Amino acid sequence: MTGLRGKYEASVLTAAITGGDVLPSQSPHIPCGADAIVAEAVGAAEAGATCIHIHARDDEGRPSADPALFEEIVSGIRDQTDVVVNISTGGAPGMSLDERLAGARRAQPEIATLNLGTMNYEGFPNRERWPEVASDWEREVLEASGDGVFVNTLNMLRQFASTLRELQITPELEAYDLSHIAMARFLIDEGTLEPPVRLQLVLGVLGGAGNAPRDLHLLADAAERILGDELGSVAVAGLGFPMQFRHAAIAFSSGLDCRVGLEDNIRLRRDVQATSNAELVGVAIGLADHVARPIMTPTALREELGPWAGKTEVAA
Ligand code: KMH
Ligand code: ZN
Repeated sequence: MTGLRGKYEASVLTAAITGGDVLPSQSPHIPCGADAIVAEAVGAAEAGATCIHIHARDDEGRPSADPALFEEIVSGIRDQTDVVVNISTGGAPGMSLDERLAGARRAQPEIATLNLGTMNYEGFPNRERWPEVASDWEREVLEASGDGVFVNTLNMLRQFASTLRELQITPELEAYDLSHIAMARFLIDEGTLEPPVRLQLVLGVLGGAGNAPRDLHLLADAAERILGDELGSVAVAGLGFPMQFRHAAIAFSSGLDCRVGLEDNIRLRRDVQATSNAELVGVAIGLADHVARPIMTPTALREELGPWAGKTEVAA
């Protein structure tokens, strides 16, 4: 079937190291600052991740668009591992399009995200469930709840896509709902995106689709129908515990790629915090092993990405 791996073919396992949504007060293990982010990424790569998805945070944990910080993080990772690097262009609320592209521009990853639509985006919708936080900037994030909009207009999508093409970076298309898959179809048809496309389903953001196994099936089936032969691969990232692991088990059982990591889930068990990204990667690899799904190596993923991944040859 289109976009799905064969029965025993390898799946890509991405580790999303730190993100920008979890507040450092929620987990002491969220890496903040270049050294900690590099150490976590290297740990996840050594645990067996194919690819590392990177956001930058400053030493206080505040999301950052500083290209020098991205460069420091990516060069630190590349000095120690051959893991494939994927940089976020999602950024954080309030960042401009140029700020969101600055990290990818400077650090030249193999992959960068491209978020497929404007949507409500709420990490802390229930005031009574807000975490205790230690810093003013975290309190400001909580106080902004209820008005969160993730802005990705059509013209922004065109600009993200054309910049990534100029930089020879493969876009990973982030779809949070059915409408985003229709948008990918439109962007392929108008020539903005070149097929085959890599699709990442992100489940469980309030403002996007739900987080149940049937939401995943619905969206994966829709992706196959809507994108057909132009669908290169489908990955899933489920937010929170236990859905990160439940979606991983389904992904590996169904021929999808998979993303785990502290960006999306800070728990190992219901009452146990994960202490590292490597731990979450270890769980995913265990699940993959039990359903006879090998994990793709970074070298094999670079081959799949083609000449752009390594910039040995310029695509026509
Ligand atoms: N934080 C995730 C829910 C991106 O970085 O471009 C969404 C994400 C998007 O990973
Ligand atoms: Zn991200």
